[in-house]
Amino acid sequence: MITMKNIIREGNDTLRAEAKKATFPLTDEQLQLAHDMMEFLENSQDPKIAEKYHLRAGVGLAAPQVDVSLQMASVLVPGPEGEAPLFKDTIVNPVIISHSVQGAALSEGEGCLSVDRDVPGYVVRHDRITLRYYDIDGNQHKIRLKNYPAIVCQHEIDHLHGILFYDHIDHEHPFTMENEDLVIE
Ligand code: 4LI
Ligand code: NI
Repeated sequence: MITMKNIIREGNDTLRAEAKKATFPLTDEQLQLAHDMMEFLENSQDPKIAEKYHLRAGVGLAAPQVDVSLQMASVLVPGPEGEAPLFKDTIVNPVIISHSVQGAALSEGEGCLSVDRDVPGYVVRHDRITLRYYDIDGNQHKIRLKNYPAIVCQHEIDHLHGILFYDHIDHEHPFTMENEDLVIE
C-alpha cells in the first residue's frame, strides 16, 4: 500500500521531468501501480484509515509523485455526501484537446502531496476542458470536465510534464485574478 513515505517531495528531480508515455497493454507492475494509486486516494479520504496511516488527503496522485516517470495519474473527486464521485479514473497518456478561454481557480489555492508547505495564491487554470485519455485497459475516453474536476485533472496532468502548481502563481500578486475568471469555492 502507498503511504506518505512513498511520495517524493519537491527537490526530487523526478517531479521536474517529462514523464514517458505509456504503451498498451500496461505491464502487471503498471497495473498494480494504478491500483495502488487509486487505493491511496480512497484511503486518504477515509478519516479512520487516513489517521491510522498518517495519510494527507488528496483527490489526485500522479505516477511521478511515487517516483515513476510514466504518464499515468489517478483522480478521485468525491461527489456530494452519499452520492457517486464527480470523477474517478486512472488516466493514462491524457491530453487536453480543447479548453475554455475562461479561467478558474480554487478560492483557497491549491495543495499538493509532494509540497510540504503552504504556497498561497490563485492557480488560474481552464474552467472547462475536453480531455482525451486512456483507461488502464487501453480504452480511449473523450470527456468534458468543468470546475473542480477540471482543475484537479489539470494539476495532475501538469505533474506528467514536470510542472508544480506554484509555477502558475504570480508571487508578487498571489490573489490577483482577471475579472472574467471564475473563483471556485
Ligand atoms: C479530507 C477528506 C482549503 C485549502 C480548501 C480532505 C477528503 C486548500 C481547498 C479532502 C484547498 C478530502 C484539496 C487540492 C486544495 C489548500 C490535491 C480537501 C482533499 C481538499 C483535497 C489536486 C489541488 C488537489 C480546496 C493551500 C493534495 N486538494 N484542496 N487543493 N480534500 N483538497 N488539490 N485546496 N490551500 N491536493 O490546499 O489532491 S488539485 Cl477529498
Ligand atoms: Ni500535486
